Amino acid sequence: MRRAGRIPLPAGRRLPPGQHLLPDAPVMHYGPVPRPRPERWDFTIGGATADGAEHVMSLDDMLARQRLEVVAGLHCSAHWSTLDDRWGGVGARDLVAAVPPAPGNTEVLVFAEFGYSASITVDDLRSSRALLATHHDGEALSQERGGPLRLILPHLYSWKGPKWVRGWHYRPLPERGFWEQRGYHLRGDAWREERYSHLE
Ligand SMILES: Nc1nc2c(c(=O)[nH]1)N[C@H]1C(S)=C(S)[C@@H](COP(=O)(O)O)O[C@H]1N2
Ligand SMILES: [Mo]
Repeated sequence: MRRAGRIPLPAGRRLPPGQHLLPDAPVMHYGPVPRPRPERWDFTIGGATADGAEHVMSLDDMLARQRLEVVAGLHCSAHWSTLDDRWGGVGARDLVAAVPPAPGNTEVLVFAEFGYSASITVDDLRSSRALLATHHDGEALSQERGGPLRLILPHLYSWKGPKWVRGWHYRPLPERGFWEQRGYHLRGDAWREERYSHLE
């Protein structure tokens, strides 16, 4: 039986195990959509940075950085995926290169508006396809899709990619974020079906 909205997978394409394809991602998040306040927005890279300092960027600083485009779907832990969303933004690995962690700090807690957070790793951010997205399919990210900035980590379940992202902290040990504290997996690799914490 095909449930509402599902579409068949195009020939030669694959999805992570246990996922079905939707033509477009439904808007999905916990809690309200923040009101846009670009003049007060900033992005903080802190925790155990190599130089010990917290680095704060404005939206203009972020938008002035070198651009990257990545084609990737979302993989929601609630079993739907999309294919070939076109994201534009700033490569996460460029920011890691600009503000690296101190040696031994391989873990990252990425945080967003209203206290949302997710547990990821420096390696996830160093992926060539990890993106701080400002654009989706050629248009500026709408507020409900996470504007002005959203983290896209194509190999992980999409709860690991906060909309309205505001920064990250480097850590020596994993720190559980919003969903990781509520029964979801610390690593969350969609291709390994790391959905729930009992599989850790
Ligand atoms: N800040 C924030 N980001 C979030 C979430 C959230 O609740 N808050 N939900 C995540 C989940 S579970 C999914 S599936 C995607 C959904 O993105 P979409 O609304 O563009 O489909 O956003 C992710 N990013
Ligand atoms: Mo999700």
